[in-house]
Amino acid sequence: MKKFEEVQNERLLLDAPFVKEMMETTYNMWRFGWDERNGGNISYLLKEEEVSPYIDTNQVLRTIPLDFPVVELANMFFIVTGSGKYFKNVRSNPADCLAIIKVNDDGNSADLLWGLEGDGVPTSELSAHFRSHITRLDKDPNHRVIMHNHATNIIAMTFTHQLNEKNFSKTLWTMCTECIVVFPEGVAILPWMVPGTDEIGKETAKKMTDYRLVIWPHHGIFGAGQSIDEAFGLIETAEKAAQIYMLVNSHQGGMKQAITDQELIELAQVFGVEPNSEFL
Ligand code: 2HA
Ligand code: ZN
Repeated sequence: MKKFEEVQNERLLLDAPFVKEMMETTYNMWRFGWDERNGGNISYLLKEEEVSPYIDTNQVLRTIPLDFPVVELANMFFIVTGSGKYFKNVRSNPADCLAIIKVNDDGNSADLLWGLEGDGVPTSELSAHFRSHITRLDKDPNHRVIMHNHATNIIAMTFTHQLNEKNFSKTLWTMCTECIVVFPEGVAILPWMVPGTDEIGKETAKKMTDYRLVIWPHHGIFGAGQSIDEAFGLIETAEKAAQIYMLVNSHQGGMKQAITDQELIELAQVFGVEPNSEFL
């Protein structure tokens, strides 16, 4: 039985903007069909001053060892989804499905400050998340979010389209006019790899040096952003383009016209973005 005070504290935490965002976003991703069963994971870098009004940051529930050292993230706070948790259920049971953790001084473990009530552990893709945070923070001090899901049409497209970053990115750019404005650097693609390992984590993070979207063929996509909205919007835009690609290619008549390279260049000029020069 929980004590009165514990229940009050838990209710207070549910008002925290970052918890609300996690609850809403995981539910939306599930509704879009991108996070079947326990598919997908999110990690969101929090500032201490955002967390401290809601929980005692010195009260450690338990310490979770990390199989990969992330000393670069020492003393940083994250809210993360739990391993094996269903995105569908985060909204109704956030204290079981989510965790607020703080990486320790040496980067070899993280303290659990809230959540994972059923003795759970953070996402199985924590290596890809933490290593990608390190890479993105190096490029952009305002970076905060890494998001992974099983976006349906992106996965479909990895079966029918060449797995070549240049061609894949160009195809996505030409499927919706605004794609090149949203992700002018294009998308990165890894070879097929076993998920949940430090190897795929390292490779994902390497790609994050130059890209904010990384595709795992026949599996899903990773997005990075300064906010939940930005990471979500990136994935949403790429997924929309992939959906149009799949629609157009399943149409008997095939494609009759397309956005040209010249039109892509005009778009980039007017919107003030620099498209990846190796791709266009
Ligand atoms: O099961 O999405 O990549 C969670 C995942 C693993
Ligand atoms: Zn996955």
